[in-house]
Amino acid sequence: MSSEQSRPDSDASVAEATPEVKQPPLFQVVLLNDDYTPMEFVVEVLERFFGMGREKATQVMLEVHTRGKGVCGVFTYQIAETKVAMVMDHSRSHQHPLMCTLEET
Ligand code: TYC
Repeated sequence: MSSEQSRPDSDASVAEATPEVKQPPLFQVVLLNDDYTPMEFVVEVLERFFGMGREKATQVMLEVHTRGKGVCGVFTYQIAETKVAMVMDHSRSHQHPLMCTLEET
């Protein structure tokens, strides 16, 4: 018997194999509004930690300001967690109450 005949998946009609590599879960880094953090500081945070240009950073800041929260970016857990910690450290070191959290997508 040839090996081709004996292999169960040698028939072109069988279902495709499931992917061997699963995608990791993703997390949104979410910025929350407050009444005290200056708008300019939030824009600078979005530029510094999320690589946004001034226009995009201003747009996201205004969305947070008007709707209560907004997404800064989507990352794997470790990167998202690190971004949250960096934003919180930076805000606290400037005595601002800015809040940043994670949400699984
Ligand atoms: N609401 C703040 C103000 O009026 C601005 C602000 C925007 C604060 C976004 C936090 O995540 C925030 N100064």
